Amino acid sequence: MHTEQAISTVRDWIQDHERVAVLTGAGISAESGVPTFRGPEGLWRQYRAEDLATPEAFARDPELVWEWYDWRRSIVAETKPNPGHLALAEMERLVNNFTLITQNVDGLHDVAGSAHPLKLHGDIWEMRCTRCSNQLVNREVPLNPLPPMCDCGSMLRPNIVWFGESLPPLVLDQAWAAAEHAELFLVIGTSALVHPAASLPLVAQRSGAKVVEVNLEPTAITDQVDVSLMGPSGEILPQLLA
Ligand code: BJW
Ligand code: ZN
Repeated sequence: MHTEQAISTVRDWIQDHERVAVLTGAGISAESGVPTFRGPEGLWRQYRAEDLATPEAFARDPELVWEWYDWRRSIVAETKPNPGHLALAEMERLVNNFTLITQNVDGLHDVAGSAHPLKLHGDIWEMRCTRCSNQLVNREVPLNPLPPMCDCGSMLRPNIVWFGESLPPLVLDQAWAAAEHAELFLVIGTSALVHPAASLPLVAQRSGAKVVEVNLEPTAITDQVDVSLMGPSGEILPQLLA
């Protein structure tokens, strides 16, 4: 299908369906200036995930992991939502039953006005205690002291889901249910390599949803989706509402 025609088809689907779910990844924030993970400019080209985004890495060298997050927080603090985030916030107002699921930790969907994004991988502005049940929001940039400490005397950690860790079970349940009930499922700016998030579009499709992908390039699931829209999400998403 030609891109123009595909866009108009998806626009009609959004208008004609009651239950729409959306999964976003790092690509939707790329145009805001947040680095993605994979690809030529991605974080995993410069840094090893094993050294920074696993519980073992944090146990070995919490200072190093915290310095990396402090640096990432300083980048995100300078960014703002782009037209892609804003289009999804608008879509939420237009669709009867809308669920936004994100793998991103940058909080830009909240800033754009999306009401309750389901954050599968946590939030870079949150931290939690490594010993007690304390969990808090902290927007200080740069952090001082680093690493930050809990009132109980133990170290805090980023409230982020690292490799090998479980996703927050309630959030994952809600995301799974939204995928199973969706009539239309949009997958935006994700390489669809990290599970269980990457399973959600396929769960939706198996349950009867039409699946639409928006990405700069083909991904792990491109062959399986119903429509693939190739281009920057900040340009394509606003067109889906026009
Ligand atoms: C644009 C664009 C523009 C650019 N417009 N597009 C099944 C099979 C194999 C392995 C596993 C499996 N199940 C579980 C695993 C293990 C593992 C996993 O998936 N590994 C694979 C990599 C092989 N999963 C886990 O460990 C997960 N936990 C788990 O499964 O627990 C189960 C368990 C059971 C029992 C006991 C214990 C546990 C946890 C995964 C956590 C992921 N965490 C990270 C780091 C977060 C930290 C942080 O931010 O600091 O989350 S990894 C990183 O990848 C981050 C992202 O959310 C995630 C996904 O990346 P995303 O968003 O797709 O970004 P990119 O960069 O990959 O892609 C960007 C895309 O955008 C590209 O396609 C571009 O083309 C596109 N793009 N600009 C549109 N302008
Ligand atoms: Zn504590």
